[in-house]
Amino acid sequence: MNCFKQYLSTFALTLLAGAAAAQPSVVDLSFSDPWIRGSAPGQSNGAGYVVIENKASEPIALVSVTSDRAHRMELHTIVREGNVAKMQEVDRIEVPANGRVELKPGGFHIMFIGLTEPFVAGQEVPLQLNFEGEQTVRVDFAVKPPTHMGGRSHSH
Ligand SMILES: [Cu+2]
Repeated sequence: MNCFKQYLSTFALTLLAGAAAAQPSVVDLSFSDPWIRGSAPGQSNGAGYVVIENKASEPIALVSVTSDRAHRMELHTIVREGNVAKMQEVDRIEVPANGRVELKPGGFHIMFIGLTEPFVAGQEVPLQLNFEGEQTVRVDFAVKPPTHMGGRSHSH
């Protein structure tokens, strides 16, 4: 009974919030070139990249990623301290209104910490991308060779 009441009040609040302002929604997002770098021998961590485009007039943030391919998943950026580039965890990666964010080598990335098995080029890896407002999207990431640097480069 209490649970049901709780549910009803949450539902009412959601409706109110929806009426007050346009809720950022994942239906306005598109994902291009999702890829994961293949594992070099002995590598225990990995990184994934994707371009996220937002057609809405509200920004929306990626807040976490769920995968069974690593013991821990984080969102990272790269910060420079003098000549040293260091990875740093971030709480969220914002996709601007009517804009895009590129997760790419040297910048934002999805970090796999403690791989459960190596990434092999040619694999398709489904990841669950979790956005604010408890909205999730499943995106299939293509595993590229360990030497791949991203972008639209094709090998012929
Ligand atoms: Cu990282």
